[in-house]
Amino acid sequence: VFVVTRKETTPFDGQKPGTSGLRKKVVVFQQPNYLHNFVQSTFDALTSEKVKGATLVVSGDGRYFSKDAIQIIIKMAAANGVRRIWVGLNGLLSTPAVSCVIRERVGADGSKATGAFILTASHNPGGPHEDFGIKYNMENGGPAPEAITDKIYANTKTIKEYLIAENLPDVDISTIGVTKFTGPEGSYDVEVFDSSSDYVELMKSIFDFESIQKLLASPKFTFCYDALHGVAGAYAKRIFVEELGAKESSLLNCTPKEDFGGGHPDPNLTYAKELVLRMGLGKSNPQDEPPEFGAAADGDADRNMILGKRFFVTPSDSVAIIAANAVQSIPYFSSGLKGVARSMPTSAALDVVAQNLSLKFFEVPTGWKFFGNLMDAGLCSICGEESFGTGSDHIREKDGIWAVLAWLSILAYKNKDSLNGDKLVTVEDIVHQHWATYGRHFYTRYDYENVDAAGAKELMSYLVNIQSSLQEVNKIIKGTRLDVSDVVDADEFEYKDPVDGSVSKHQGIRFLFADGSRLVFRLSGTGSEGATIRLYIEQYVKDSSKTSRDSQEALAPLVEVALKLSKLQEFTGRSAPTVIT
Ligand code: VG1
Ligand code: CO
Repeated sequence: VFVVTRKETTPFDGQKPGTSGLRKKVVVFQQPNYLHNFVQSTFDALTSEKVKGATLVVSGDGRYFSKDAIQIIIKMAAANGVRRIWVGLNGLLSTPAVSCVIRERVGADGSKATGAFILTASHNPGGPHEDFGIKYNMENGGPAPEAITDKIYANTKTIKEYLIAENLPDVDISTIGVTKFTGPEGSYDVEVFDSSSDYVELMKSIFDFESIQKLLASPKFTFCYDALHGVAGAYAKRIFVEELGAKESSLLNCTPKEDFGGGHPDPNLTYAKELVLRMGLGKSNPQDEPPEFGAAADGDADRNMILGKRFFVTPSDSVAIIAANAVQSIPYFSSGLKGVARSMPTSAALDVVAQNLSLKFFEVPTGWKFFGNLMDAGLCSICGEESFGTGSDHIREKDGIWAVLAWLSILAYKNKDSLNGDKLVTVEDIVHQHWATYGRHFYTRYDYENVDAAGAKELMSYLVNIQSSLQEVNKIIKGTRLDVSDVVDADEFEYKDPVDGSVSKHQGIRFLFADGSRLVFRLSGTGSEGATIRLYIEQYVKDSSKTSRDSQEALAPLVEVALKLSKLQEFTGRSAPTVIT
């Protein structure tokens, strides 16, 4: 029988959840009471009515400090009156799998989960000197909305005590099974379950696995998947190899590691180096002919990068292409799409598809939490972000493996008659066909990481100021480049949720040009050090004779204008971005 102890504590500064939870260096989380304060503040924000008797999921991408954090949360949940904790084997569950487990899994006694602590800092590196993170997801499987995260933050500022079952023994999370305890309020169960089966079942109900199997079995089609040592590895083997028959050798870095092998588990052309080389996109050519299709995931497997042979698909194009082809290629969507949505900085490629197909369309602030309300209200089927996030209303998180299966489904559909004879329809062909129909949105993002926070703030207030005078803006532009069109509108993006009416302000500064080009500036909400400025640059070209230009080349004039207009170098001292995606 465990006993409940009330421990005194004092607040920590800076426990405000960002775009996707609280992310800090591991050493910050290792301070006595730091994690405890955040967890108790979350329980208090949810109110005891929602916590007592609840079934909660606790797991994550397996990064360093996860195992300690899981034991702490198990003991605190017990003390707060939670009835059951579900843990993925070894504490591993991808972010999309957590969302799936909340929505789909039914316990042996008929129980259903109503929330989850997800332990991840996503694409940030892991290890003793790197990042850890925690966020709470709600009963719909999606990230807590701002009303809750604001409450959590307010609680962290006034917290005086937390509850913990100190004498509860550590639970073995490396073996499947239920450990039963008894506390002052009755039974408390901790169940360790297989991390992938619920998710695999869901994927099988969405996609036509047989047609993907046929594609993968064709000698013409070659495939490669890089989990960057993140939790996606735990799913990739089950789905791509065991279910779909891909060769074991198609998997790269698919053993989850606490420090992601020392790498940066962010699936982009900079950090997914091994895959990029294999796909023939590196500086030197690989020895073997590159695969026809390649993909990568981030640490918690909610992001995806899609590559063809020597070809990169921008995430903004990817979601547009999936939306344009979903009804024919993916059984889950066969009766039509309810609507589509993108985050504000994501390119307008999806907008054009929505217009052409007469679909409802929404533009939301950065971060997946805003899509959930639309989906719950039946307004949106497919959505995406420029930051390598794509997903649908099958869950309430973005989903890296889902995106790969969506692309494989489109490839299988386009090649259904050609696998035995004709030339393969490639990833590149599909993208070119798309541009020919809808036009192309050239797109790039410049990230300035770990910039002095004060300088970044000044830059943003300068931009807020200048966007209010289009005359001033256009004067600077004309003084920089004559080949860039005029800015016809500018604002600080604000979103009113059409479902619950809640308003989110200060979501980035937009400059909209006469020819459809856009510049967007915003501060990142996921970093753990200094500030990160993101600059998003986009240009729309409808003329199909001009859609195959090199992207950085096509965007160079707009980049020049953006840097001049924002005085970026003056404010930050940076002459070049840290990462370009
Ligand atoms: C970034 C991305 C955003 C994404 C968020 C969480 O946020 O820009 O599109 O939703 O990360 O993704 P920010 O505030 O740093 O720009 V993940 O895979 O880190 O959960
Ligand atoms: Co992620």
